Amino acid sequence: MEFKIDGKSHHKARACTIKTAHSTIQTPVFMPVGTQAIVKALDANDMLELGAKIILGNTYHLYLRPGSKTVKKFGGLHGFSKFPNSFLTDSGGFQAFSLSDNSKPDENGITFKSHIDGSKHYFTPQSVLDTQYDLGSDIMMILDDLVALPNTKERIKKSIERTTKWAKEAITYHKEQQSKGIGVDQNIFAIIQGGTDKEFRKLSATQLCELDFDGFAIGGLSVGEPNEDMYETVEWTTDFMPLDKPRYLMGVGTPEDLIENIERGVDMFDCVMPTRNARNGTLFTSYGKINIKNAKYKEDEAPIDPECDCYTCKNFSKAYLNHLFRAGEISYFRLGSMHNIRYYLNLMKQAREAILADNWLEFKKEFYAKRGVTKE
Ligand code: PRF
Ligand code: ZN
Repeated sequence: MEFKIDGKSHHKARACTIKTAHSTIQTPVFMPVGTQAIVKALDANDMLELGAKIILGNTYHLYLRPGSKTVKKFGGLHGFSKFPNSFLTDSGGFQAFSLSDNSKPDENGITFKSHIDGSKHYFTPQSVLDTQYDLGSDIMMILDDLVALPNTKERIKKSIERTTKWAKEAITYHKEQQSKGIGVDQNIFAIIQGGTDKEFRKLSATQLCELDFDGFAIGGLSVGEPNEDMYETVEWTTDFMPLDKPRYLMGVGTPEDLIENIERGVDMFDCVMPTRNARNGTLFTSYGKINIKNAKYKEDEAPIDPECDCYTCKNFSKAYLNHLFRAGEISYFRLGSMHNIRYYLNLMKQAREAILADNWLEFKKEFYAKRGVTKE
């Protein structure tokens, strides 16, 4: 993977270029979530037209169904889904933790029960890489041990110890596999844990960042802690991360979260929010969120967002989308998802332009002003 910093602006905001075997990614970047090898309600062509250079897939789901060998047989995620740009795959640690009841970590891996049929499985640092080699993702995430917040000091300590142990096993295994010709075009990112405890975050970050990973993620946030704690933890943690590698904040967040964390030095984000919200009627606009099912849109001729250039906004009124939503038409899911993804991608494009023009504070001020928030 090639990485270069293209520009910097206020505080730690930066614009970078990441080049994988499948695409050139300009940051800050938002990765739409494509759990089942594509973003819900959309297909590869939609994602290309929206301008997505990278999407996120889930090892946990694809391992359980259809199975990584099936995906491999069709040429990995790219051949199977026909999305030609990059894929990042999460390792499964977080999904085993959040989707499977009674997932149980031990020193060597995580035991969990499938949310589909209750069958029992075991993930190890090596096995999740084997699955990701089959999937052929451009960026693979390591197996991490995460904990719900708030939690005890002992449990958080255990989590960072395990995550470091597994990270060392993962990087060793990955180098061995690459020397055998496996996963040579694939990159691997470690995941910093430590809850909202500064000493634990520092320890986790320094232990992991000294290993030869291609990039580093901040995990274990946006799991129930107050927003301010998340911002403070990111602010603290990025100071222990290398400048010359990508930084990824996992599972975050709202448009405001993205803006705040770009300023704190984050390059990459993913979140189900734009797609999940679209499906339940919440649409993002430059002036804040709206709920399309609201009766006030029944006769509204305007598009969702007058500033949006997506297919939905260029062609359809809020009245039409309000009708499709209320009628339970599945076309709504596609049109709503396309808009919300385009909103997120455009927001990142504007953020990048502001950084390159060294205009960050003005950009941020306008972002908040349009939402009726005054903030320094
Ligand atoms: N670890 C992994 N995936 C994740 C997270 C994490 O901590 C989060 C936390 N918000 C989202 N997705 N492996
Ligand atoms: Zn739109």
